[in-house]
Amino acid sequence: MEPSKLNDYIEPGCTAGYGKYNVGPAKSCNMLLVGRSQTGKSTLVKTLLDPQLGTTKTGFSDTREPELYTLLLTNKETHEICHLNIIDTPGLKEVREDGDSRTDSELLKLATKCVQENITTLNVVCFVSRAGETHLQDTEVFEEVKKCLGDKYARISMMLLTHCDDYKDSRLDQFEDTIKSHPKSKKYYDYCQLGLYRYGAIDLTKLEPYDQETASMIVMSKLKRNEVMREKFLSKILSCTDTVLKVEELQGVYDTAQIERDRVIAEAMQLSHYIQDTGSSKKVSCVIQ
Ligand SMILES: Nc1nc2c(ncn2[C@@H]2O[C@H](COP(=O)(O)OP(=O)(O)OP(=O)(O)O)[C@@H](O)[C@H]2O)c(=O)[nH]1
Ligand SMILES: [Mg+2]
Repeated sequence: MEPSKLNDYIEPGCTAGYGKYNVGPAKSCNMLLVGRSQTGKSTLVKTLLDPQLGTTKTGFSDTREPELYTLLLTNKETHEICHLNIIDTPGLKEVREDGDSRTDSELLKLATKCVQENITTLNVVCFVSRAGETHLQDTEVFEEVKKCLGDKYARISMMLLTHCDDYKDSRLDQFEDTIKSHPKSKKYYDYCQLGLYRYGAIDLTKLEPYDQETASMIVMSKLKRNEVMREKFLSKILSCTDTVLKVEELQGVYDTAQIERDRVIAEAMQLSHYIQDTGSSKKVSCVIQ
């Protein structure tokens, strides 16, 4: 039966039946944040929630494990609502000494988090880079993630330049032109088919040299500029709710790791039987190492 309004039976303005809850349709968007350490991934999540939140520099890599944040994004004009799930990841190239193994283990942690949190689809992969510092390490991170996800994710990928509050628009245009044309970054720019977006947050430590009045003027002017960038970015996110890709690749990474884990356990069990049978512990020490 078609649902129909009970208008003929209810007085205008009557709210009976609703109680204290309103239920309406909502879109959803799963976004994965990736990028070198200290590019501003976690700050992005914090300042999306509260743009008036100031940040402070620690200089150290902060995020240790992938984190899932569930935010509610509402367009105040259209009343459109979107559940925005953001997976914040640790900087993939935080330590380089052990070659690629760290990246592999970070990707595994990421895959595990997605599988455990039931994030089985993605709408946006956001490659985060600091404005004016899109250099070698960024491109290495982009390459690892691109290799893991494959070409089909190009259509849901975007590049996000953070720290844009520190530069004039003309300088940011210059940075963008370099990213577009430089042989090292061009292929990642081209891969990010959703385009390049800008973002800014306010670093409190940079206000310290100024008196209260000057600092206040700087803050107000930055907040206005940041608002424009935030709006463009969020409007793009809202337009990405219809394109969804299954995260089979991350499930694949996770499954391979599980198989490998089972294999190691099975091998260790066999060896423990071997020790019981022969009384030798020589071979086991190799495995434990
Ligand atoms: N001015 C300014 N500073 C920012 C911005 N985003 C981040 N920062 C500063 O940069 C530092 C690093 O930011 P985080 O958000 O912790 O970076 P991250 O990418 O999460 O780092 P990891 O967790 O180590 O991967 C912070 O101390 C912030 O103060 C920005 O848009 N503008
Ligand atoms: Mg972080």
